[in-house]
Amino acid sequence: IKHPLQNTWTLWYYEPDRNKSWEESQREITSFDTAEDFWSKEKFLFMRSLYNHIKTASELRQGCDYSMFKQGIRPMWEDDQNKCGGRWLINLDKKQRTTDLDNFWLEILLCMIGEAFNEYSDDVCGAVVNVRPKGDKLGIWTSNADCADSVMEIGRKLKERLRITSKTTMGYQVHKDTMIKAGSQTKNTYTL
Ligand code: M7G
Repeated sequence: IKHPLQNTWTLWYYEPDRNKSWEESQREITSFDTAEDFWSKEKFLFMRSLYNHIKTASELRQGCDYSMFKQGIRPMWEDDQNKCGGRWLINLDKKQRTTDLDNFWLEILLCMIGEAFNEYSDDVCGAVVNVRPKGDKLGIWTSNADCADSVMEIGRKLKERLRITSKTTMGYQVHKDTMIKAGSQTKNTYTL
């Protein structure tokens, strides 16, 4: 028998396409609800697989994203579960694409499917990896930016699991602020 997960998770892929809107360029790849299915799909995404058209995060073309969200939550600010939420953002420097990106992404996925955030796991919506020339980004999205206890506990757990040193700061940004930022940097509502 397979080991059921608490939630069903969906993987999404974003590739920029000038003929489509941002939303239309988000594609669902696959969903899974057992540990075994996660690991079999994980092979495609994180190890060098038989199928060379599917890549690890660090091998994606710059400008592309992977997202993994609970089933029924779209990886966008507009979704009902995201619209009052925000994200813990980890900005990587360019060198970390080869050293840290795939490891951090996998660890974030494992935290999510393992419901590692204890009583706050329900507030986690999903996570996104953005592969960008300026430096890659990892974000873990939560549903309620006003719930400081939940946001801080999720952030602390994440920092611990990724073994991010206390020198590095992590910021939590409210989606409503990100949406309207227009070029400038979004302010951090919480930091760790
Ligand atoms: P990004 O890909 O999060 O970061 O946002 P980047 O600036 O490092 O590439 C790039 C652009 O994608 C935004 O300015 C929006 O136009 C669009 N975009 C990103 N997100 C996460 C959303 C979203 O949730 N909803 C919508 N409608 N557009 C988004």
